[in-house]
Amino acid sequence: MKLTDIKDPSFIKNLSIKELEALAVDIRAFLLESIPNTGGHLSSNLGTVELIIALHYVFNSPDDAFIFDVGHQAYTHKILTGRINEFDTLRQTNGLSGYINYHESIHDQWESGHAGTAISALMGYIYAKRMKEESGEGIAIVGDASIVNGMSFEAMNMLGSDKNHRGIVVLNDNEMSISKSVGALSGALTKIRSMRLTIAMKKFWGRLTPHVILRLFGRLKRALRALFQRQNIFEDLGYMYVGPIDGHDIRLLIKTLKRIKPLKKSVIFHIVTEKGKGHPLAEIDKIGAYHGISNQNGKPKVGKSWSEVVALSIDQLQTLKKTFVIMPAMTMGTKMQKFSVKYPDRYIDIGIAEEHGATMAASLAHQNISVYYPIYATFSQRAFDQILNDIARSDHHVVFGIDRAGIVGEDGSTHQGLFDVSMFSIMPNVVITMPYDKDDLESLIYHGFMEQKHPFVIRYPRGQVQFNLDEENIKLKPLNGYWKYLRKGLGPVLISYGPSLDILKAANEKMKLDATIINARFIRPIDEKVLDEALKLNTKVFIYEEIANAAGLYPKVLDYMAKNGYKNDVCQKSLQDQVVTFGSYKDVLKKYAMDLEAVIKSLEAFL
Ligand SMILES: Cc1ncc(C[n+]2csc(CCOP(=O)(O)OP(=O)(O)O)c2C)c(N)n1
Repeated sequence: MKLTDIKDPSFIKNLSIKELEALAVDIRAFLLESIPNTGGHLSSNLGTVELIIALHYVFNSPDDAFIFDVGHQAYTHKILTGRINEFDTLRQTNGLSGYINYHESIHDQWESGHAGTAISALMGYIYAKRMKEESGEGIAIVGDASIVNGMSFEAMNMLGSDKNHRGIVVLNDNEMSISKSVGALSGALTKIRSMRLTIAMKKFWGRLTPHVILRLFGRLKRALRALFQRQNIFEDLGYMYVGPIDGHDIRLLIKTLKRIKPLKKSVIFHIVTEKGKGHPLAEIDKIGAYHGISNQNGKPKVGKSWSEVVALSIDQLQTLKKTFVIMPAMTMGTKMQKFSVKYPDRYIDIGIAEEHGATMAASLAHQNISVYYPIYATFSQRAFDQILNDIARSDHHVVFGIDRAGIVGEDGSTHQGLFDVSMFSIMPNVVITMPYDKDDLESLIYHGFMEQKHPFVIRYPRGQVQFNLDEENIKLKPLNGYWKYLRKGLGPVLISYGPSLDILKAANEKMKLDATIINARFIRPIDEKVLDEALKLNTKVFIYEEIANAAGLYPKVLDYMAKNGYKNDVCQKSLQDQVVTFGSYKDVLKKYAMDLEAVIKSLEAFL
């Protein structure tokens, strides 16, 4: 059967092991060819081909549910459930999602995008099945970096003690997060791998030893294990631990899953895989360069990304102030590799543990250490309580670099950076800023670390900066005022922050508005002096915000106006309360009526 003819996974049950192995070869070849053309998660998907084939062989989706943690490693599942013909649209507007997606298939039974949710979802699934008196197994597929997340442990704690429900957790251990896995549990997994007979040894003995001796040897091994080997952490938590086995050996995967299937107890099935398998560079990648790749045929990016220039500025800052950096598993994405190598004593990758990172940052700040917490806008939400209670309430001077703020493009709804402004806005003491240009960047970084005493947020978008910046020409400098006029005119007042200001500039030019354009680089507190001046300049005020609309700049301006008797007409353009899906940044702006054309229409209606 050709891959392109696959409609659903039922065909797989009739294949022999040889045919399944051939299927794995074909799928891997397809992924190797297809992902570079569209961009997407390369390494994780190359590592799960055999596992997903074996799962579909032994279990019956959708009656049995595969619950992928994050959902970035499920391309083979998409292929086996009849979606290969859409792979040329992967992550593009109206195309195939890069993650598990409820709208795409009945086989997609858990959608998250954020790490650490699969075991909780597994528990929900098996409890629901029991209540509805339905059959069906739940199988969570969790990576070795995601299983150490706090949520995973909270769920494992309960599932392990639950005698009435059983769930299967496949621990896909490739020793990698996006970059190397970190922490004590990663060390414990290494220990488990080496304490048991290693996979290579097993294969070696398998080749050398006749079957009978191998069985005797197996008994001897079990006897020795009972004598000398302590249980591992999973057994201590009440699970049946199975493994580790080679996660690329389809025969062994199937044999083991068949044994696991009828068990009554919850199982941790530990498989060892190679991230990036089949791609020579991805296989040896230890920094995460091949975790997710961009479209290799696309236009090469010109200049530097916001993440790069912020990282360079933090590096520059070290001549003025020694800063401690807490990194929640995103060294590669936030471009902090150089800092991590240059200042290893002041840099800690804490893994996928955003909540822990926030509280640790609060404690460092309490000891008067200058602390920087770079975190993607979408993942900052994970640490809502810790940021609110430990940082904001107690007014600790932690500086947040909120990366991927605004529309993120191809990753889609689970990754949009549209809620951070509202989240931080409802917290006491937090100052929220966004640079528009080089001048803003230099003064906001300086101000945030050198002049501020409050929790301080510098948010910046995904994508490239519109200005030239190298290490040498960053000149960090004190702040000169809060808001800035980009131009003053006799027309309406247009306000925004960050690179979105370019849309307002373009609208002003196209419509010949002679507008006053304000760079509200402090979203909170607002600049009352400049706002006063502006409200007196013209009665019409238009505010553009690339965020969900709950608690952005708009309500702050309205509040100020109400308290000070202003009656100006004010109009806001934001993403409102919509769930914003995936596609190129440009397409998404257009789709949600946030692009230049839509702004012009709104302005025409408003003015
Ligand atoms: C809460 C949260 N923080 C960070 C991320 C970004 N992220 C996506 S995949 C990934 C690494 C996952 O590693 P692992 O679970 O071992 O799976 P692998 O990709 O190695 O198969 C990270 C950090 C995320 N999705 N969710």
